[in-house]
Amino acid sequence: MLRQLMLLLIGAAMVMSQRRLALPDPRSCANRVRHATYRDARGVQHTYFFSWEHGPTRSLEVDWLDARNICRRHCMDAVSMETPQENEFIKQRIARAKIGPTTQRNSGDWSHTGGFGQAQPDNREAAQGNDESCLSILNNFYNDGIKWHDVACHHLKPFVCEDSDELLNFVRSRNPGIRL
Ligand SMILES: [Ca+2]
Ligand SMILES: [Ca+2]
Repeated sequence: MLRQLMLLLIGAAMVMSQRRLALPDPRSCANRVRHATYRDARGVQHTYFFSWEHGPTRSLEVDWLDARNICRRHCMDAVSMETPQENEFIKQRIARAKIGPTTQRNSGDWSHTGGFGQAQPDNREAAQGNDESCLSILNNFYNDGIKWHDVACHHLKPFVCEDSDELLNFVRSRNPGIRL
């Protein structure tokens, strides 16, 4: 009985821990897969990971928090489009894929249409109790090109990670000499 209880408790702890933001893993950070590098106009250079370009994650679709946590374990985070140029860089890379959640809203590249035929963001799923507080880049899903849509965060999507200066510096500060 005690053993069962412990297993249950461990199970509950695992379920709960999965819904928290993950800490970076130094080895995973050092060995992270980098598909592309982009330097913005400010001279900030980040590397990026595209889930559909990597064998083990090719068919993986996850929600917003899982995407962030996979990224975060590798000293990255869900991509954040801070400039129109960075947005174009990501769009070109998407090609035939659609990508998932991100952490920032920006004045940006919103679609003129969506499930209700209304311009985005339209918070369409709010009526069902799901605020559309995640940003998704959909690839011509509404015959609208590669465009931004607000979506509910439970939707499962491929995802893009971008280097997180915060997490890279965190790991550097605790692992002197580590090459990231
Ligand atoms: Ca960025
Ligand atoms: Ca929407």
